Amino acid sequence: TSQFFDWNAYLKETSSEAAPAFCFKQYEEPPENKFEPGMKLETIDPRNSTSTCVATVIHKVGPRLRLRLDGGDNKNDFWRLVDSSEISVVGTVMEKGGLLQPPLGFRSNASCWPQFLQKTLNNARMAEPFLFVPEPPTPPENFFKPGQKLEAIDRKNPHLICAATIGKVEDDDIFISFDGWKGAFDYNCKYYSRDIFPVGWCQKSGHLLQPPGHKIAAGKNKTRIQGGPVMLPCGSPVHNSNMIVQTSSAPTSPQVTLIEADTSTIIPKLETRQVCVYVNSECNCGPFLNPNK
Ligand code: MLY
Repeated sequence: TSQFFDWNAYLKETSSEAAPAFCFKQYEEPPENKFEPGMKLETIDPRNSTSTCVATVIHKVGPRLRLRLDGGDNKNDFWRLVDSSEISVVGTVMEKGGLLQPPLGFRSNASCWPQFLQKTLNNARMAEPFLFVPEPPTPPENFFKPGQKLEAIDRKNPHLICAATIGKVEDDDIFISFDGWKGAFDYNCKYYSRDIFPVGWCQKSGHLLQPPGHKIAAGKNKTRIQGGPVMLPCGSPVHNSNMIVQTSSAPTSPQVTLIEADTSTIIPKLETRQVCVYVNSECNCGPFLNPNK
């Protein structure tokens, strides 16, 4: 069992509890995954929810499938559970009188779509109906309590499932924070989100679990810069050893937004210890920042 994260020890160490399984829209036993790479299925285009598209299974991990839309690019792969309501047998939308649509960013001319579709489905290995598992029931209400631990998909790195904690609970919404990651990956979701799992789900389903990170949690000696973010031009020589750089889903600024700073080196008179810089994905982050972080 040493290859698995020791939740029991961690719960003890942090004097916390695991969110009970009945809180989650997940089966007690993770479903079996009998899909194989190369199989085709139908799914909603995650970037355009009005389109139903053909997708190919690229990879499988536990009950999860890595999918790529046929006719799209390989930069927008996404993940679905085998018991997701968003995947179905090829032919489902046609039965309902709908049509299979080209994905957003279809790689050729829209007029080529009919021929492309015919070609992509011809002799394709279709995922058979029995592979699709019906979606689990939705819990009757939001039973989560702040402080409970869980396993959650890192939406910025959706191949990862990580140790996390429930923050604020309000109506149907819950706040998910990633243990040891200083807030950069946190998000709000519905209590019935398919992206969250009870403690032990990864181990049961054969999925890797990311243990807590080592970033210092926001605490007393951390202050938000008053007056809002500080703007710096792209490639600014912000030299500080403790920076966390977020290149995905940056704020709308075309430049670099400094959110929190080690103020001894950058902005004097503030008492924070780490820097969190958001770099717009179109920008070069300059010689002092690690773009892979
Ligand atoms: N390259 C990123 C990966 C962060 C993953 C965070 N998850 C696990 C919450 C980094 O090291 O910052």
